[in-house]
Amino acid sequence: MTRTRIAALTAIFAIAAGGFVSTAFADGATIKGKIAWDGKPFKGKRYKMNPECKGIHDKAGNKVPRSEKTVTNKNGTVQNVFLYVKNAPKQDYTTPSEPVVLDQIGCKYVPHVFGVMENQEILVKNSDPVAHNIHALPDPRLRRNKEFNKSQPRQNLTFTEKFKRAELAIKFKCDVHPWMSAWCHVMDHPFFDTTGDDGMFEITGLPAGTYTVVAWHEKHPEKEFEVTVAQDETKEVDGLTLSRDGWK
Ligand SMILES: [Cu+2]
Repeated sequence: MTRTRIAALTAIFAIAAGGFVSTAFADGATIKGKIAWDGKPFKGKRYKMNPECKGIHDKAGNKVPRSEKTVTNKNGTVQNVFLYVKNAPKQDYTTPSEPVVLDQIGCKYVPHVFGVMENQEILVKNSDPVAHNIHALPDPRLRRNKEFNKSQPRQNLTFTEKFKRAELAIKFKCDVHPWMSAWCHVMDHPFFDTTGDDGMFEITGLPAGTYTVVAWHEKHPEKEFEVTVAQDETKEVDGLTLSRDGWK
């Protein structure tokens, strides 16, 4: 997905302007691949939406959407897997000036899983003609980020929020609609991506090195794998496969 690339490039140009980075980093290496699904296409249960939210789908001629916990794609891959580099080089990466958009459409959060950098704005929108609230739940034991709970009682309202410190898997929920959830991963570097409807990921702009990459899916324990990339090399990772029982 392009967002990571933009974030990575932003970091690189900012650092290059400072003049203390080698040119090797300017293009950088890429780690990419896909998350394959082993099994029949997965069909989650349809949400039990209240009449107001069901009405949005009735009006649009849609069926009520299915659970987003496991979403498989037509090409035999899996959505909503978040991949990030665990041992990114320690430095101050520039926070992208563009916000990440979290919308509410048809009584669902869109996207369901997303990454954002520390202090990057999250622009929350309500595209629905119903009231939602957006309740973000960082882990209080970590004391890294603050919980927030804001309501959007009308269509087309927006607000921005940000998280100050890296933290994985901050859950978002709507206290009005119990089926609504999203997961936000806050990173202190730009080396991450989330699989979409093609199941692909691409982490760009890396210096040469050996990296531990983590694949996160909300229903399964994280999977780690190691990838070594040379300067500006693009390496495709094979064999990342999920099934109902977890990682293969
Ligand atoms: Cu809601």
